[in-house]
Amino acid sequence: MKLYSKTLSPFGRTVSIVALELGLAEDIEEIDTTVKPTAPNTAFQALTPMRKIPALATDDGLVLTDSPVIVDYLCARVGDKRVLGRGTPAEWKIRADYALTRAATECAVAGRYETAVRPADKVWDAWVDDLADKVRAVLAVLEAAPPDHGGALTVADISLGVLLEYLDGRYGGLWRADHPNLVAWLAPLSAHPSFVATKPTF
Ligand SMILES: N[C@@H](CCC(=O)N[C@@H](CS)C(=O)NCC(=O)O)C(=O)O
Repeated sequence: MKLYSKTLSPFGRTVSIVALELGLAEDIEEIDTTVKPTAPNTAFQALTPMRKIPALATDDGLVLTDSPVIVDYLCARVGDKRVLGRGTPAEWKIRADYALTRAATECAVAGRYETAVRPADKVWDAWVDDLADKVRAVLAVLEAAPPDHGGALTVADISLGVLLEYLDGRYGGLWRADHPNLVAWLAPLSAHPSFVATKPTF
C-alpha cells in the first residue's frame, strides 16, 4: 500500500499512528506529499481529484481518501477490535469522540489556512473567530471527560493527541492554559512510541 501524506497533517499523522499501532507500517510505503489550497499538486490530483492528504492506494487498486475511511480500512484489514472498538461495547463512544475531535481538527486546519494562506486583506475575522470558538467548545467537552482508553490506545486517543500537538505547533499551545486535565492526559501519550516516531517539525 502507498500512503500519500505528511505528518504535518493531523489527518495524515493519525493514519500513520494507527498503521503503527496495528503493526502495518511495514506494509505501507509513505509518500511525502505536499498540498496547499490555491497551489494545486497536479501529479497528486491525478490520483485523487480533491488533492487532500491523506490518501491510501491499496494493493488491489483502490484509492481511499478521508482519514476515517482509511482508519476503518486498516482496522478491517487486520481484524482489529481495539483502535475503533469494532464490534465491542466501546465502539460508538470511540467513534463519537473521534468524530468530535476530527471536526475540531477540520476547524483548526481551516483556521490555519485562513491566517497562513489567505491574503491578509481578505481574511474575515468573524470566520476565524467562529472556527476557534468551535475548537474551544470541543476542547471544553473533552477537558471535562478526556477519552479513557484504559491503557489501550484507540483512535479517539490518537486523534485527540494529534490535534493537541497540532495546536501546540500551529497555535503556540494557547490551549494549555485553560485545560489542565488535557495537559496531564497528553503527557504520557506524547511519549508513546508511535507518537514519538511520527512527531512533526512545525
Ligand atoms: N476530511 C479529510 C481532511 C483532509 C485534509 O483537509 N487535509 C488537508 C491537510 S491537513 C489537505 O489536504 N489540504 C489541502 C487542500 O485543502 O487543498 C480527512 O479526514 O482526511
